[in-house]
Amino acid sequence: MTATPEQLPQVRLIATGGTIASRPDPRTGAVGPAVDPAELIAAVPAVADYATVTGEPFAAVASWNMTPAMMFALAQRLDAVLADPQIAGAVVTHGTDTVEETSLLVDLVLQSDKPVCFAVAQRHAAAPGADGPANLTAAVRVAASPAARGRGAMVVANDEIHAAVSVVKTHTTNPATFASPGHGPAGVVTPIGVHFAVPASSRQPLDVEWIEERVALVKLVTSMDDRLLRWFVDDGIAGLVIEGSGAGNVPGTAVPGIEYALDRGLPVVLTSRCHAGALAPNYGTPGGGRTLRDLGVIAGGELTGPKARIALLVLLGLTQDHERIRRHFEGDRYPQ
Ligand code: DAS
Repeated sequence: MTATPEQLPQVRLIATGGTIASRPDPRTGAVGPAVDPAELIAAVPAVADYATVTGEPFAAVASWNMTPAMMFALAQRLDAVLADPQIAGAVVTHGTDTVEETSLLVDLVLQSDKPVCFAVAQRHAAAPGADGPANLTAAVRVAASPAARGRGAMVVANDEIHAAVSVVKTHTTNPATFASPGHGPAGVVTPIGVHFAVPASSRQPLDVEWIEERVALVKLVTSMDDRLLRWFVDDGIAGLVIEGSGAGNVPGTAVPGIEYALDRGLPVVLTSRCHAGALAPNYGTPGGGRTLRDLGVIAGGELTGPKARIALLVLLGLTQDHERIRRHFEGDRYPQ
């Protein structure tokens, strides 16, 4: 017996732009967001078997133009939408470039335990083999699934479900671009269902009323000195994330800049350029991870540099207490 539309779960689609909502401008050929939420939904008639989907616009931007303020406003809108008892879950259409940042920010602050599934595409709506319709259908199915409750924000692409905390974009153009290095997908979407490989972990959303946008991320490479770090500090940043190498090490020549930031009371979070694995700040020597941690640098666990920046700017909206910030990054929220 098939469910009537009244019996189906209701899913809200919030559109932000990205390739999934893009097509080429007929005059210039340049690709940009041009597809409204109603068109996105109309392009996937198969979702009507799984959910009743309604849509609303939030933004129409390429995702490299998303800002933390927009991400936070999106999270607040999601909580308002999900407070409706009729709504089972939400889908956010978004660009692939920065969905790993937006989904993490939403995951950190979303108070609702209903699922938020980010749907993306690498090929625009008019391209041969456009992946948007399949990804959107899968995202709706996950958002409508009771099994997705309590899992926060996820990215659904290529029939895989990735947790916001671990998902990264790995390829510039291939539709199979999303991965969770060191973990694999949290689940899959198959013709017969939505299956999670791991149980939902207990979420502890952060109850923040604002976020601190003045957080910089600096990638440190061999022989780099401290000038860029000092410039950021003098420019008035409120927090600093550094991306070093290996288990969490930076060139010794940059360390005076890190001390400069710490001496001025800034939290400094260390991440690695490696694609998988948590930090292991063991090494002495100038710039070694142990040396940095002894100075007061916080180890960023498995978070990539862009993700650690998002986490730090959210945390700074909650507290200035460096020990609390340290507990967030070095506690059991992220693998260490
Ligand atoms: N890279 C494009 C995308 O895949 C554009 C964007 O990120 O907005 O969606």
